[in-house]
Amino acid sequence: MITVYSEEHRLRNARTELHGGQLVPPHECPERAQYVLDRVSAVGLGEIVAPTRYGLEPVLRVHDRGFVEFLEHAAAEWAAAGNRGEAIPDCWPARRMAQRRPNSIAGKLGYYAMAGETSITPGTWEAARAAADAALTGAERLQGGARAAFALCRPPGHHAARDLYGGYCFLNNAAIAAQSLRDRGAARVAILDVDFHHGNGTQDIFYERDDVLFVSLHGEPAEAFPYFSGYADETGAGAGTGFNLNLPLPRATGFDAWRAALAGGLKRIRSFAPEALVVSLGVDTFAGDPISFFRLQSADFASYGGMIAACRVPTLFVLEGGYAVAEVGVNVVNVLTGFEQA
Ligand code: OKP
Ligand code: ZN
Repeated sequence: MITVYSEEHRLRNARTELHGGQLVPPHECPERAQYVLDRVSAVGLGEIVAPTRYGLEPVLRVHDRGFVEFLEHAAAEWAAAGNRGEAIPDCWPARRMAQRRPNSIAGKLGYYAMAGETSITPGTWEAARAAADAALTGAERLQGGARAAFALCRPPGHHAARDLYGGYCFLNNAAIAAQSLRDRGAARVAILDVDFHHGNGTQDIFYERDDVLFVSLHGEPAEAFPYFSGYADETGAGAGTGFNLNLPLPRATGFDAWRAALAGGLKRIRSFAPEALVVSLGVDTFAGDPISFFRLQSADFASYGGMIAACRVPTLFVLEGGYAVAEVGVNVVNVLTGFEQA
């Protein structure tokens, strides 16, 4: 399968992540993409192509315009206000407070952030835009008849909602790709999110729709980020009722239980009869992941790649998380080769 990759991901190179009460080097770092790209080459997965530039129109199909303009200018506004560190929020519109957008950059950060660990830096916007273009390029290949494609996206996207960033995410690459597949004529698109964390942003974007099914396996939100989204009783609303399936799993979940949950998710996907499948592919389910609590081994990733292939639906893989940096390449590419060999 083809891999869509842009060097522009390197422009997302923050110095700081708020973690454990300290500003530490970010888990979501450029080396992650390098390990994945090196493994794609090492196994000869297929051609590596640069993304096409699609501009903002397909981004604005799922994101709010004011939010996108905020992302574009936030780092410069933060610096112009005299701040010396990287841009992080420290005040939010919490319960019973006004849900209004302030003018000052410090207020806008809180207004648009769903979490506070993620610094906005010069270059973040350019990298996020290139990642969205990679997902859109992969979607275009599917529509051109490809069985599968891999968008090597960095930064990731599944925590980004219509007008929220955070959890290392800015633009929702998988949602932008899924919407583009709908706009290119696919009647129904399914999104399968296998990242350890719940894809709250993707859920939010499609929550009231019956043309895009969202299925997610993740650490139970009472115990795991993003804490305020991902419960099993979040099943969709309005026309979308029944088109959102959350499968939260407990601490120390190993492959047997994880695979059983995946089988249930794939069953729901098959009954939906999608014309395209987008996989939010995070490998932070790995036993060695530093910020997660599942116990998958490297060989398990190849095994579940084959289960996804058995759906027989054109499939776009979009890279999300995975922070055991040296193992990220093997684990991601195991899913892709497991898919291709099935
Ligand atoms: C992004 B993706 C550690 C908490 C980390 C953010 C996690 C973002 C994961 N102090 N909070 O889903 O892999
Ligand atoms: Zn994750």
